[in-house]
Amino acid sequence: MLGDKITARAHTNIALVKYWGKENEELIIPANSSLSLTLDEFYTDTSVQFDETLQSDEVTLNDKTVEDIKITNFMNIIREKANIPYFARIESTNHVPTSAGLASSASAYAALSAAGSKAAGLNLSEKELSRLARRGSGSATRSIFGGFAAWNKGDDDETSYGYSIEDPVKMDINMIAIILDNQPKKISSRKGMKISIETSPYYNSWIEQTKADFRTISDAIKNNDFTTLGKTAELNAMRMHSLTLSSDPSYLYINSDSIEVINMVKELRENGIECYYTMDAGPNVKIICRNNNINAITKKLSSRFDENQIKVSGPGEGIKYL
Ligand code: 2P0
Repeated sequence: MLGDKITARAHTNIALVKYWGKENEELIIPANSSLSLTLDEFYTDTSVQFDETLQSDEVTLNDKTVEDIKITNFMNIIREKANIPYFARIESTNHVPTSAGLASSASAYAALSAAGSKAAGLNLSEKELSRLARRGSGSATRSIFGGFAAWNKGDDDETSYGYSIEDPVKMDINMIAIILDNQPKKISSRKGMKISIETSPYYNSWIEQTKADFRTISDAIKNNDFTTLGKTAELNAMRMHSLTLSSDPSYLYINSDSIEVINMVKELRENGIECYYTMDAGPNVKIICRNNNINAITKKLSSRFDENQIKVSGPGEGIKYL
């Protein structure tokens, strides 16, 4: 009922086939379809309560008051859909280092979509929720779903949505995140991807390549083929980062610590520990591995990094109400 406080939890996701560019900035229609794994260790809890006495939306993030026009604009979409004029009290707790390339906006907007729409009296399907989440942040489209999920590119609001590929996940797969910097990034992904789509001469090849990578990883999931999935995800990540280097002006999320981790992964592989790396819009590296190699990998990382910089995650679940 309108006026009830509704709380939802959404987990973050790490793309195996990355999204890096928009065809439509207002509706957040991406230039390519993407595919991800939702993680169990990183999530956002958000509660929303509409209140007719409020003069504006009141937002707290990790107990601190924030003013963010993106959130107000997003709430306006919900108000318009539900046809209500009221503002809301929004409380969000992020169990993800904010803006550290661990896609906090993915879990944040997925949780806000679920809690906000329900608090407004809407009863949206998962597909409709994913389309709503997309309007907040592209990667949030996939965080409505657990396990392996995808975001169908589409051409408009109706056809650009998320869907589940496999949940629960059958593959033995984990991600080890190495937190190298939890400060907000200097170039937001929104700005970075805009520079890339407008100026990288390799952008069209990237789009063609993502179509192939999407097919390869989808088949690898079906065939429970960890090796092909890992190899392709690693290549896809580096192809995305080569767009940052080939942009004008060029920019870079990879730092010297990231390179050190990448070299550690290569060394582990040479020693028979099968693992792969991926990176997003920040210096943190995520290592894709099977259960039986977690100890060997974390041991190697601990020789150089602090224990609290290393977080092991398995596949996580989709959106849920608390
Ligand atoms: C992804 N990233 O597919 C890619 C890979 C980062 C690297 O989606 O502008 O916060 O809000 O749609 O979703 C991060 O960008 O960008 C992202 P907006 P978003 O996960």
